Amino acid sequence: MIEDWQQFLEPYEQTVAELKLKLRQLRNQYRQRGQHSPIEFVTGRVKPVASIVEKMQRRNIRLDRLEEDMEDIAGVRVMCQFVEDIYLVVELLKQRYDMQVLEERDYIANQKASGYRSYHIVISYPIQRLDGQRVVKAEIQIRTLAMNFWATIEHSLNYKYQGAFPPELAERLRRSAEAAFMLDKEMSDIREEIKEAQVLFQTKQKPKVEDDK
Ligand code: 0O2
Ligand code: 0O2
Repeated sequence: MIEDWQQFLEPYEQTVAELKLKLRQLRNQYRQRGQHSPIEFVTGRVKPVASIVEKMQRRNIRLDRLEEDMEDIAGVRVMCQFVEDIYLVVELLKQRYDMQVLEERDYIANQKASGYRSYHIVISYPIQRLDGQRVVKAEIQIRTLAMNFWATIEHSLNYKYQGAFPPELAERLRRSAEAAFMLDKEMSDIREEIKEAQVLFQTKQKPKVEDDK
């Protein structure tokens, strides 16, 4: 097993920090132009060691294949207001020169059996280290606020039930995933009006210089 996890995970810490900064700056650029930002907010984390070890066992990932086969050690999440924004963010990421999209998983068009929806992208991302450039894999999950609400709740329940939900609860979760998606559809239908109102609201507020967040 890895003896010094801190040393192993440090490049992933750097990756998550850089990606969060870059994605938040995209949001700031939209706002400074007085335009609707497809990015509402960005979070990120390095996978905890216990979760890495658990996933290695569950997926039979060998230690010498860890960096190649575990794609979500560095994970960033982008939250959007509208479903349409998700696909715009995907296009924005594909056009960038500082990362390469390796894989895409559209769990919106193909929702999971649990009811889970999100758009997942796996990228390869070069970071500059003391001893030169190194390319790291990272996973970016892009979802609406409603999808995030559902996934956050389901994730904590999953932790409690260790994935073995009582059938009635599983059914209720699937129904609530559909309700969340209905909300997304309703919001999509009136999005032009919402975006217009938000831009008006934003420009009415005192202009301030945003930091990196
Ligand atoms: P602010 O001022 O709240 O916008 P860090 O990298 O230290 O900034 P970290 O450790 O990545 O933050 O935290 P995490 O948990 O990944 O992300 C939390 C960020 O997401 C915080 O923003 C929260 O405010 C923001 N967040 C969480 N839920 C919502 C939400 O529903 N709407 C919006 N707009 N933001 C949300 P910041 O960047 O720390 O600063
Ligand atoms: P975390 O950090 O706790 O979120 P696998 O990990 O093997 O199940 P795979 O094929 O590696 O899946 O990747 P996939 O399915 O594209 O993405 C896995 C991640 O998507 C999970 O990470 C979750 O973040 C999220 N996810 C997938 N399905 C569900 C679901 O039904 N409910 C919720 N709440 N989230 C889901 P981890 O490993 O759980 O890590």
